Amino acid sequence: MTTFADTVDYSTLIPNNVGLADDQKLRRALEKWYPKYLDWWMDMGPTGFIHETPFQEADVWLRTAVSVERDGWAKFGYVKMPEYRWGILLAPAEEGRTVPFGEHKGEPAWQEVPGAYRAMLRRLIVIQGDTEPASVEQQRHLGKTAPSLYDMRNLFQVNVEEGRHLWAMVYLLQRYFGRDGREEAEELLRRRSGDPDRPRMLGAFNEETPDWLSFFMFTYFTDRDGKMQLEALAQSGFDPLSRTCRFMLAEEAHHMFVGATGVGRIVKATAEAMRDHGIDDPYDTERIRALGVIDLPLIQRKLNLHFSLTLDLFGSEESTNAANAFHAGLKGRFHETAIDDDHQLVDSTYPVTKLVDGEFRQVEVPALNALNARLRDDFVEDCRGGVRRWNRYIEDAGIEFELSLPHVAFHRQIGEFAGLWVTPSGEVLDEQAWNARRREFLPTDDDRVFIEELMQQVTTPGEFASWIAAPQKGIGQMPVDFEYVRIPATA
Ligand code: BYC
Repeated sequence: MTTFADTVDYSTLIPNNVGLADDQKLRRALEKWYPKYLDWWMDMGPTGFIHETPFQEADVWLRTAVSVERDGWAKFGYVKMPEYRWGILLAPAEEGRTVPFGEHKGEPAWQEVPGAYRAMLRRLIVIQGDTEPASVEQQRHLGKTAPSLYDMRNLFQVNVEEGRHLWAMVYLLQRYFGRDGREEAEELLRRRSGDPDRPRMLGAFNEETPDWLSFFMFTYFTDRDGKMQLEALAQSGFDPLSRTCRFMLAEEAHHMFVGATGVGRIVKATAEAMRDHGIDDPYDTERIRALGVIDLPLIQRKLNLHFSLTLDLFGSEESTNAANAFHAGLKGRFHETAIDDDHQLVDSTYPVTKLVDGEFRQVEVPALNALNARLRDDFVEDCRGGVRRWNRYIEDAGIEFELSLPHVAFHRQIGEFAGLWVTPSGEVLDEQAWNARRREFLPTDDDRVFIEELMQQVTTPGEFASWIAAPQKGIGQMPVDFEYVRIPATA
């Protein structure tokens, strides 16, 4: 009998609150997977040096989960990344929990996999699991150009936690799916982001994260897709998945904080440098770049890119896969239990944006088929707050420029708008006209060269690269000029 606790058991090789000590079969399976995970981490995790020490040997001021209670679950301390205590952590069980939606609404939540839904559930878990190591792979080179020790530490924190999120999904696969679950767990370590022969499963996770502006946009937008998808899976009638996702969401919040404040600090550095040097025109690119900051139109182009790539992660606006997963009680809506309806979507409709006779219009479709559109709409709303805060820095510096989210049909590869040529403001063009203006919409080769030259590693505590402002405060009770990543005394 598996027992769950609020406090994490650190006496075993794999920290956990799922009673691993009493489940020999599962423990063996996970202990067998562990060295392969470590090989993957050393092979595909953060690469580069701080002074002459490889990142993997440096002491990093990381937080580790010690409890799954809402507050006070994290402990901070210096850890070498390969020694991070990746573990299996589930949020506390809710007594008497029932399936909150779909055909089985009101039945006791499942503690084992319902046979009829095994394949569907496994697919959802594998897709979720695949994104976690993918993001570590995408970000592995960024330490080499970290703008400060504070940022380097945040990057590594995000990386180890994405590693832990992989553990979370691997636990579900190995504990609940037997042999094919174990095979899927191995496959998760074999696919590689961007590899033409064995790519990661979803589009955006095969794109590069070549620089820190992309990293912050990724953690703002793409990690927020993670939040929305995890929120939807946290509603699941399959209780272990729900509890796993609920705890992952606690970690995810920090990743989005890194993105929101990271972009904000870049915008602030630019706006203040322009103000201090009397530059009003945001398109005076050469003069602005000469100040060692990133011009606002380039920030907008990166925003356009990462926002549109992330929208594709919601799948087709109308989807029978999503309808089936909802009907089965496996994947719900954002804040499902707070929604006031039948939670079965028997007769309801939902307005989906479509291109009709050359114009974007809202078309009512059966709500059950529009779940991806709805989650995407919730995501777009969730994105607005950060953009508003970024714009405040620009306003405060007296510059006339506004960052904005592009139209949902802009630059899409999946769903309703794939194959259309839509501008960020929502104008529908033909392919040629769109391509002629591409430089306005998306980062260019020149942008890439400029950013590559701009980004150099900064390793003096409390110092920040010219293109990013210092944060308001440090992390884990420490000041901004704390040595967040340090070379071990023996090195
Ligand atoms: N790329 O009915 P459709 C995160 C496939 S991020 C490639 O349109 P569905 C994180 C789809 O698989 C959150 N293929 O869509 C963030 C299907 O293929 P099959 C990750 C795509 O199934 C930052 C076909 O097209 N979690 O955690 O309703 C750092 C038709 O599918 C794409 C999840 O996504 C794409 N973009 O929805 C670290 C949750 N989109 O089966 C981590 C689990 C669709 O016909 N996944 N396809 O061969 C799901 O809920 C759904 O699978 C999706 C797609 C939302 C992804």
